[in-house]
Amino acid sequence: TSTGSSKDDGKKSEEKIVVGFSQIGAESGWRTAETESIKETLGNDSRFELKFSDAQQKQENQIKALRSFIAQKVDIIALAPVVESGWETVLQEAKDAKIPVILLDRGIDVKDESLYTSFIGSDFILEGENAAKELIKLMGEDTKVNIVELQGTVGASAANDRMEGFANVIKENSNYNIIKSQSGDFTRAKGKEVMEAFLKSDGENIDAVYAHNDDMALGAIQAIEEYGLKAGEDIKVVSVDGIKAIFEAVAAGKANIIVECNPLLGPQLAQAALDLQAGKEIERWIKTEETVFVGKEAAESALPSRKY
Ligand code: GYE
Repeated sequence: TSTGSSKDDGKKSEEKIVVGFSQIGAESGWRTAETESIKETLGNDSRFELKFSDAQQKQENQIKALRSFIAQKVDIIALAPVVESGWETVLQEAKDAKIPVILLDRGIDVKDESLYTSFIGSDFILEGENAAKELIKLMGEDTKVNIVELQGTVGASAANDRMEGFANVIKENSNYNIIKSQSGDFTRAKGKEVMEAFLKSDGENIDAVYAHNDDMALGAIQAIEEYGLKAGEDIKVVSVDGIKAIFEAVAAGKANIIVECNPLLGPQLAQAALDLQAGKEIERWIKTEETVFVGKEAAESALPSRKY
């Protein structure tokens, strides 16, 4: 429990669960939605005090934030890790201070699994597999298909696993080939830039683009249009996340497949924090329900109810 909090809305600050959240940054619409969900859920609930830190895509900033949370003796640390590796030292410090760490939305790679309590997020390998399966369904098993891939941030679990899952399915069909694969950093600007380079070298040979997130897909759509081809027709577009803008693109026929990944993790984080504080065991992997949307009609009918 915390002491000396300045915010006091009726409940004594001592009783609040203090959660320090180290966020990656604001590279995508997905991440902005996640930040809002957490601020809304924990920020509007008098049982919590939220300390929010934005790392601007840098792991070193996240490590600093974690050390500051430890020094402030927060009750729980929530970490959205930008990359998978390099967390042992700081997580050991949190463990020594007896502060549980909940990983949010991306995973990490550590030998000692006791360095974190739980992971709240999606199965990225499954997302990659689903993206490939739906693309093959859409274009047909017997068609020759050249794919270019826009990867997320280098070293991020969401990028590594979406790449792995997709490749697993694609390599089973000799008609399907990934001819280029490069990071577009999960951003629209970089996605566009990398797609422009792909088009310049392979132009008319590209049949489909697989983007690890919507922002890069939206950038790629722009690049395809500026190149003079029709996105969604000449080049099929497959993307992961499910922000409103990609639903609009699919509804307009400019993209084809959306593999949903839910960013609204605030409620799960709040529940996990309450359970931990009450001394309950929490699940090692807390997953959310997610689905796949293919084609205009599916996008159109889903659009009105999309929350992010
Ligand atoms: O898909 C992407 C974001 O870690 C699951 O990060 C998250 C990914 C998400 O920037 O848009």
